[in-house]
Amino acid sequence: MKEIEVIRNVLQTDLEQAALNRARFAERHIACVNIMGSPGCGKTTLIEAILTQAGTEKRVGVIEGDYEGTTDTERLLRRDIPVVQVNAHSCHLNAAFVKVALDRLPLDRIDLLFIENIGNLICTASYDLGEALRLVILSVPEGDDKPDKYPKMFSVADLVVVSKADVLPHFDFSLEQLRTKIARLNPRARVLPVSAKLGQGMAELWAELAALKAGGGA
Ligand SMILES: Nc1nc2c(ncn2[C@@H]2O[C@H](COP(=O)(O)OP(=O)(O)O)[C@@H](O)[C@H]2O)c(=O)[nH]1
Ligand SMILES: [Mg+2]
Repeated sequence: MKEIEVIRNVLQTDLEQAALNRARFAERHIACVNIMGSPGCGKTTLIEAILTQAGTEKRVGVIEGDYEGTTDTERLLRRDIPVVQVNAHSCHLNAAFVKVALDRLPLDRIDLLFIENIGNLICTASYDLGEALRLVILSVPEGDDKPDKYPKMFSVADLVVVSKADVLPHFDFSLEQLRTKIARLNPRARVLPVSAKLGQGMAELWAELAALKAGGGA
C-alpha cells in the first residue's frame, strides 16, 4: 500500500521557516524585533520614536505588516529607511511572509530589523517569525486588565512596553497591578512604560534594543 504522509503539526513548516529566518539574521548580523499589540496601541509611532533615538548608531529596517493598506509604510519611508509592506489578509504574519519580505530588503544595510505585526492581541502570539526579541505593546487606554484576557500574548513577551504613558494621569491604569499580572504569567518579561510622544522611557528602551544580539531568540 502507498505510504500516506500525515501532516501532524500545521505549525511545523512554519517553525522550520522561522529557524531559517533566525539563521539568516545570525549570518547577516541582524537583530530582529517582532512588535505585537492591538490596532492603535502605538506600534508605528514607537518605531518612529526609536528611529529618532537611534540616530546613526544602528541602521534600521522595517517589515510593515498590515491586513490592508500602505499608510504606515508611507509614514516610515519619509524617514529614508528600507521598508517592505506585507498585506497579509490575515490576522497575523508568519515566517514565510517574513522570508518573502527579507528577499526584498537590502540586508547588508540593516543592523536592526523591526517587524510591525498585524494589530491584535491573539493570533500573532502563536507565530515564531525568527525574531530575537518579542516586544508586546499595551497602551494605557486599553486598560491594565489585558493580561487576564489575552494571557498567551503576555506569556510569549520578552519585553512589554506600556505605551502612551503620558496619558496615565487620565486613566484608571495601575502599573503596579499590571506588573503583578505579567509577573504571574511570565516572570522573565520586563515591563517598561514609554511615551513615544514625550520621549519618556525611550533612552532605556534604546539601551535594550542597541544591546540586542543578532540571531538569538526562540
Ligand atoms: N498620547 C500619546 N498618543 C500616542 C503615543 N503613541 C502613539 N499615539 C497615538 O496613537 C494613535 C495610533 O498610533 P499608531 O502608531 O498609528 O498605532 P499602531 O496602529 O499600533 O501602529 C495615533 O493617533 C498616535 O498619535 C504616545 O506615546 N502618546
Ligand atoms: Mg501601525
